[in-house]
Parts: sequence; structure tokens; C-alpha cells
Amino acid sequence: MTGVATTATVTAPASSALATNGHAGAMPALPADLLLRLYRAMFTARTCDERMWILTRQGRARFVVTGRGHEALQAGTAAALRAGHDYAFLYYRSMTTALTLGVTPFDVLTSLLAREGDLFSGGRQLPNHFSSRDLRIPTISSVVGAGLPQAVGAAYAARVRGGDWVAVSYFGDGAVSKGDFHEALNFAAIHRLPAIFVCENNGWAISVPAALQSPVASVADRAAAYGIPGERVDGLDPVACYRVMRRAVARARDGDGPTLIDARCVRIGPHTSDDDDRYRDEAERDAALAADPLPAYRRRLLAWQVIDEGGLEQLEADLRAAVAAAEEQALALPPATDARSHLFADSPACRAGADRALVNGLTDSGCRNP
Ligand SMILES: Cc1ncc(C[n+]2csc(CCOP(=O)(O)OP(=O)(O)O)c2C)c(N)n1
Repeated sequence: MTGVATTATVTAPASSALATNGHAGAMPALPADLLLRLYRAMFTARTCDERMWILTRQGRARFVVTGRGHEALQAGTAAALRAGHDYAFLYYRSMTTALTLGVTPFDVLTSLLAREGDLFSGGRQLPNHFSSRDLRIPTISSVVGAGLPQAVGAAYAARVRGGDWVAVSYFGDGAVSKGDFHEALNFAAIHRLPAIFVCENNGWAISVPAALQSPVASVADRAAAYGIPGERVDGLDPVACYRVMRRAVARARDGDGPTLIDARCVRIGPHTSDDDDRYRDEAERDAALAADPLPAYRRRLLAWQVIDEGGLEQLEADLRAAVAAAEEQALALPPATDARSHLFADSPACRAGADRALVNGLTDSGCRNP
């Protein structure tokens, strides 16, 4: 591609140091294609997010969970995993993580629109409930914190079966006050399992601020209670997140047990398209927008001379075109007609469900022999 540095490892003059949104500008000694890979995932996720909002406002989709502000930490941490080998227990905000691991914009949009062939659930789940057997992304539960003990189970399976995979769970700061958090970290720490816990700490659980979730200011500090390392990282810096995750993955694979990562990020926008976030004052919402990791990382790539402006514009145009093509393809598909099948057994309860479905104006309860 034009304008992209071709050297295996990028080095930049010290004068290229750039402070963006509080980030130091030190040049990372990482391959150019990795630095660009992070940007590609972040930009593609943002583009999908924008399209999802538009489709929702057009009445073609029902609901959006936005990941804006979480892209950097997700791209950085996911890039440190072996996709399809390590187990990733995602949550509804995990768009960039999913895309980094190999989920495609087509998969995301087909699921949003509940079209035939929806990879994640055949139209049964809410949007952004990512799932892929091949990519070792188990299906997501909407229940906050549910993925943590499940990930510990996958980490325990590595021990029992002699596998060398790690199992990562991603969750918000709200999940930290659930019992699942304690049970998962406790068990993983006792057995020194290859588990990694990534808290996407945006400071809010819908309308509940972090201070009302926990009396402890830092999620990372909680690791001490389990005798495991707790890493606090700037979740707006994809490179810092990549490095922290690499360390955690190395520890896990080497048999040194779990790590808890507290990645501070921002939630730009409301919790979902159904939320009105006027419980936050305007100054805070403006601050979240000003901390947007996407333009900040774009500026750093340019300053580091990983790519020039023309190359970046071309890359962005290509990524936008790929999302537009995926959207067109998804819209052309028929609805997932069997979305309600396999949800009910053939039983009296099923038949009652069918009756209720008909009363509610639904044509197919999913019961095959009512
Ligand atoms: C056990 C449980 N309680 C409540 C809810 C409703 N709920 C859905 S998302 C959410 C907020 C979670 O916040 P956090 O874990 O901080 O993640 P964020 O959405 O901020 O990324 C809540 C309370 C739920 N899904 N599950």
C-alpha cells in the first residue's frame, strides 16, 4: 500500500515525540504492520458503530450497544492473543476485540439485522453478542459478569487437557461488584490458571458511577487480595494495552497464573441506543469525546511516520468501502426465519408458548409440532 513504512520495526527520530490526550509520544519498537493492524481494527469498529446507529435511526435495526472510547484497549489487548487458539469471553461492548480476533463486519451487521446466516446466534441474541466456535469466542451472556467464571473454566480445561491456550474475560467496572468476579479470581489464583481478566473501566455502569460500585479507587488494587498481579493501564493507548497484555499472556502460558488488568477508558455516548445519558453532566460528556482514542492514535501514527496522510486516507477509504459492502450484503439477506426454533421443546409448555406467541401477534413460536 502506498505511504506505509515497509521496515519490519519502525524507529522514529526523537523529535517525533507527540503528546496527544496526555499520551507520551515515545516511539514503540514494534513492527509497522502491528501498529497499523491496531488502527485498522479501531477504525473498522468505529465505522461499523456509525453504520449501526444509522441503521437503528432508519428503523432497520432495533438496538445498538456502542463501543466508542473502548477501541484502543480492545485492539491492543486482543492483538496480543493467538486468535482461534486462546479463548476470549467477550461482552456486549467488545466490537473491536471481536474484529481483531477475526470476526468480520459482515458477521456484525448480519447479526444486528437478524438475517439468515447470523453467525453469532441465528438471530436469537441481541446485537453485539459475538460468538464463533472457530475463533474460540463462546457465546455471550447479557448477564453482567457471567463471562468471568466461564473463562476460568476454559483456563482450567487447559490445565486438565494439557493445552497451552489462555482464557481471557472482558468486562466493565460494573461487573467488579458482582460475586462472579470474586469467585472467578479466587479460583483462578488458587490454581494458578492461565486466565486473564480485563476490566474495561469506563467509570460507569449505565447510570451508576464507579464510586457507587466500589469503595476501592483502583480495580487493579483488588488483585492483591488474590495474590496475583494487578496492572493499571491507559486504555486509550493501544500500544500500552498491547504491552500489558503481552506480559499477562506470557505469565499465563508460562504457568505463572492469572493477571487482572484495569484499563481506564471512556464511554463516548450513552450506554446503548435506548439510554439517555443526561445523568452525566455536559462537561463530562465533552471530556469523554475529547479523549477519543481514535484520532489520538491516528496523529501518533503520522508523527511516528508509520504511514503518511495519503496512505492513511487510502486505508480509511478501503475500510469504509469494506463495511459498506458488508452492509449491502447483509441487507440483501432474508430475515433469520428460524430464529425462534430450538428455544422450546415439543411439550405442553411449548404448545402454551405457541399460543402465547400467537396472542402476541407472532407467527412462529419455534415449536416444530404444536
Ligand atoms: C446481573 C445483571 N444485572 C444488571 C444487568 C443490566 N445491565 C446491563 S449492562 C449493565 C451495566 C454494566 O456496566 P459495566 O459492567 O460497567 O460495563 P459497561 O456497560 O460500562 O461497559 C447493567 C447493570 C445485567 N445485564 N445483568
